[in-house]
Amino acid sequence: MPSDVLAGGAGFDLTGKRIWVAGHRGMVGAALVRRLQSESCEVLTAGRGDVDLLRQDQTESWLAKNKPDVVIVAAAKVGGILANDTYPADFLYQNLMIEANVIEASRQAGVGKMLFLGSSCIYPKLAPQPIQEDSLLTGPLEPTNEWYAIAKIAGIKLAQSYRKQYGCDYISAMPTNLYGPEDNFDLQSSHVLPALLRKAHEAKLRGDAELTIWGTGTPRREFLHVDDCADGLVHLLKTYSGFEHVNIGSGEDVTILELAQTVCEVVGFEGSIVKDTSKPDGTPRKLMSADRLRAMGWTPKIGLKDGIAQTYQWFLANRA
Ligand code: GFB
Repeated sequence: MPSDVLAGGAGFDLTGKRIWVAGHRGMVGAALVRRLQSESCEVLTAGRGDVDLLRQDQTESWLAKNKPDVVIVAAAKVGGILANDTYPADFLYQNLMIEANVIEASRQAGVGKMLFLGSSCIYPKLAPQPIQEDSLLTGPLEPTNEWYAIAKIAGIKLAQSYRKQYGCDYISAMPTNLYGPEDNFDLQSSHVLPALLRKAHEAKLRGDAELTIWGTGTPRREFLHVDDCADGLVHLLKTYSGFEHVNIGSGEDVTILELAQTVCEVVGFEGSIVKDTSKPDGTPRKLMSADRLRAMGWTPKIGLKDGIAQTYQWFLANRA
């Protein structure tokens, strides 16, 4: 067990704590709010009308007034490979502003514990697999998402610097590619899994013979259901207080073609899968080592096919 894991019963107790989930309308924030219902804590949320996290003055005022005990930074500008590649300024600027504003205002408001959420794209494009936490900053980033990655690396460094300079108990987690309820199903800006679910569903309804996937289908990706992610994050909050960030993943990956085949099975689309190689592949493989979090006693529960089936049901009920 890593030395900075809080020992057994002496972990961080959430009972009675006021926990602000910044970004509660996003997929991860919403999952965190659901997960925290089973803890004896008070969950605080704030919509964009209450506080615009891009504005320093608003963020500072909101935190000074509401004074949470714990802050989880799940607010971020996120998107799939095409959105990242098309809007580099938005991804860099907005993420830098959100994390800088929330972390500094948390310090000013005396927030005792902060959990910052990053992403597996922080690692070098050709990092050895499965990717260990100490691969950070050992090589060049994947160009399609380096803007988002730089912002998220800055967030990790902010948390570390506040721990070093001010002694704040600020920690960071790096979730892998996530999916689940409340995901973005817009075909231009979404990640691959919701995009394929929607494409397969619509192709089935139209009776199409083919479904088109972007790129070569050979890149490998790891997927984690967002409810597993939220559970892992709460586990981390309760048990971890350390300088290094911690990966949150399933420990298994598939090719994009295999993913598309599983999605088609779940949806019941029986046509063929064709490739649009004018679209980017992105990083060839992104499988994170799950060893550190497993050593802290946490493992995911939702298998990929079951998770896709559950997400498809959510899509049918809420978006289709
Ligand atoms: O999920 P995704 O957009 O992002 O794409 P990344 C993963 C892979 O799926 C790429 C392929 O190889 C895509 O070319 N793909 C196939 C598709 N069909 C589709 C489709 O219809 N839509 C999409 N979106 N992809 C993102 C980063 O990288 O991952 C972010 O850009 C972030 O910064 C996020 O880290 C988790 O996995 O390549």
